[in-house]
Parts: sequence; structure tokens; C-alpha cells
Amino acid sequence: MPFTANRSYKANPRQLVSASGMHYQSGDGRTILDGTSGLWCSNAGHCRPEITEAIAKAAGTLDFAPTFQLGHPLPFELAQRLAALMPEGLDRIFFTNSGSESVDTALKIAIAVQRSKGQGTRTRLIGRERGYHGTGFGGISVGGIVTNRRTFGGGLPGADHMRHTHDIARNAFSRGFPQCGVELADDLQRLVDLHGADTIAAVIVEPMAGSTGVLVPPTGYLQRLRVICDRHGIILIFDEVITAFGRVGGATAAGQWGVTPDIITMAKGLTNAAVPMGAVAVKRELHDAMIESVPGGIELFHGYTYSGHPLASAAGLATLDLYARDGLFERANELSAYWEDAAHSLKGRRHVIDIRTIGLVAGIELKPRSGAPTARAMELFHACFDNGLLVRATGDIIALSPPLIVAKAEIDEMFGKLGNLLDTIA
Ligand code: PXG
Repeated sequence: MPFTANRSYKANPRQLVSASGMHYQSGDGRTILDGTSGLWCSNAGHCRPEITEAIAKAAGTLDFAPTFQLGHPLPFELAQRLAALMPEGLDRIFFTNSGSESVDTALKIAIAVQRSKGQGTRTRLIGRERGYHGTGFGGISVGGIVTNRRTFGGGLPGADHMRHTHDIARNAFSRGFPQCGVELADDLQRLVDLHGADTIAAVIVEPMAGSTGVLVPPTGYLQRLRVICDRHGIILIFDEVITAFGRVGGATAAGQWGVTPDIITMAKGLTNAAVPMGAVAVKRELHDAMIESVPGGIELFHGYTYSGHPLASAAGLATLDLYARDGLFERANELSAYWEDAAHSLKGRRHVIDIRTIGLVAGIELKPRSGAPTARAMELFHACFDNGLLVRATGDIIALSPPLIVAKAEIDEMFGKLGNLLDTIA
């Protein structure tokens, strides 16, 4: 099982068997309020008929068609729709089947683009501590989670990392962007000074680091990364696998926060997670440089059997329709103040040492139990599940990221339950 304590799971299997809207049904017949959109992905809520019907129709029309040297209409249609949601200029789209594949695709495209511009020595990739970019070899190389790397040799040689931006001492209980830490972006300049800009292809960051516990970027941090990248010809990649599709109140964090990267990676909310799919959006000028540098024939020796799969494309189109029809990104934006107040109402509760919020995301950091780091959050995760609430535990942090259809009463239920259960955990 993925990222699971297999033996512990099998000793007490907690199963989900069906879902609708804001809720799952558990294997033992209980209703579970979904505080995490599955795994940050079912942003429109579960089993939306508009999406399931589109998938069924696609499955009965064109179950599969190759996209190597052939095409079919749906992914082109979806690419156009997606491009319209991206920041100005990022309108060339490549489809994958997951966030991990999107990341590896983006890193490869970055190196290929540099090479096509006569910058073939630029192969080094820069990530950040506490970054999560999936589980491919590219992703773990730039990722900054030690357990995901050390078993597997650490990943690609040459990758290097900036420091993470998490700083409870200076920023505890910030609402939105924390005040302190813009200077941490200068780590990129230090790595340029150390390695030479002519060795660096790209830097990749999550605009808001999700998996390692909701690390919201300090005020001005992303802007400064953009400036340093421009100064040195480094391609800036935003990994928006979590932040895209309404999570922070807009189609992308880049658009919402006004910093335009060169490449954006996506997955999860693209299809409401009903069929696996990822995508990479690339600035047109980078795309054109790469395509035109090749005299003829195949320009990018990369792709997947299932790139642009008809069922995924149909799910994506129906999902984007639903987001637009119901104004879900705007809804997330409007609800974020209520969400923030509800989350911060846990300030002062037992074990809570920090609360971080942005858009419809919250991270609640607990004081680690002495001698047993992560145990407290894992116990709380289990207690929540057993009491009808799905949250995520990562380290000693509880992360919440509900479907964008969440009602205020459900927000109250989430934080009310969490507050009460905090009192029951040692
Ligand atoms: N990039 C980012 C920023 C992600 O959050 C991936 C890439 C990889 O996506 P795939 O589709 O290959 O899993 C992710 C995935 C969690 C959690 O609870 C987060 C992810 C996956 C599973 C659990 O934080 N993010």
C-alpha cells in the first residue's frame, strides 16, 4: 500500500466504500465528513453526476486511442480550456497521468528547453527542503523529504536544495502569508554563486508546500524567486498539483498570488480525481524554442501510453465545466475568511503550537509527544476517522483541505470535532 504502515493497516483495516458530495461511507457503515477532498483532489466533492456521466459516455464512444503520431479531439479541447485558466502565456499543455509524472515531465522539458537555447550545460535541478514533488526519480531528487530519498540513493546527482520556509519561532499563528522569511529566497542566489548559473536548468517549488504540513510562502518570497530566476536564466517551475483548481481561491496559486512561473505542474483537481490525470503548462516561448530547435521529426522524446486518455479528458472537461458553472474557485475565495476564523479558533487548545491557513487549506501543528514524534497526530487522525471526520496527518501536523462545496456548518463540524478530540489525545 502507498505510504502506509501495512502491518498496522491490516491489523485494523479502515475502509471507504462509497462517496457522495462531502461524505464518504466507511466499510463499517459510518458516514465520514471529507475534510481533505480525498487526497487534496476531489475539489468539487464526490461522485458528481456531471462527471461520472461524461466518463461513461467517453468509455462507450472511444475507450482508448493512441496519441503517439495520432490524435483524438478531447485532449485538444481540454488543453484549450486549461490554457485559458493558466496565467497569461502558459498555454502549451502536455498531459500525464499523475502529479509525479507531471513533475518529471516538467523537469525534462526544462532541461530540453535550455539545451534548445544552446544552454546544454544547464542540467542541474534545484528544489527545496520539505518539498514534495511525487515519487519519480526526478521528483524525489528535487524533493526535500528525507524518508522519500534515502532508501533510494537520494535521486539524481547534481540536484540541490534551498532551505524550507517553515519558521514557527517567527511566524506562529499567521493568517495567510507569514511576515518573516522573504530572505530565504536568497538561497537560490547562493546556489547560483556556488554552482554557477550555467549549470542550473530549473528551480521547482510548491507555491504552498502541502504534503509537509501546509507551509504558506512568506510575503514576497515567490516574487523574489522570480527575480532571481530572471536574472540568471533559470526556469521557474511551480508545482501546483495541490494548489491549482481552487484550493487557494483561484485557478492557480500563480494567478491568485500574481507570480508567473515558466512552467506549472498539475494533477488531482484537474479531473476531480475521478480518473487519474496530470498536466504540465509551459510558456509558449519555451515551447516554441524547443519545437523550433529540432529540424524535423519528433521534438520531445517523452510521453505516456495514456497521455490524453479519453476517459480522463472527458472527466477533465466535465470537471472544468462544473468548477465554472458553480463558481467553485470564487466560492473557495469567499469562504476563506470564515475558514480562517474557524481554524484559528483552535488557538490555545491542548497541544496546538501553530495554525496556518490560506484559501481552503489549514495546517494545525501539534507539539510532538516527547520521545514519539508523529504519534500524537497519527492518533488524532485515527480518532477523527473513528468519529466521522477525514483529516490528513503529516509529521505532527493535521492538514485540512475540504471540497470547495463545503458548507459553513460543515466547517464548524470539522473544527468543533477536532477541538474536542484534541482533549482526548494524550
Ligand atoms: N507534487 C505535489 C505538490 C504533490 O502534492 C505530487 C506532486 C505527486 O502526485 P501523484 O499524483 O503522483 O501522487 C503531489 C502529491 C498528502 C498527499 O497527504 C499529498 C500528495 C499525494 C498523496 C498524499 O499530503 N501529493
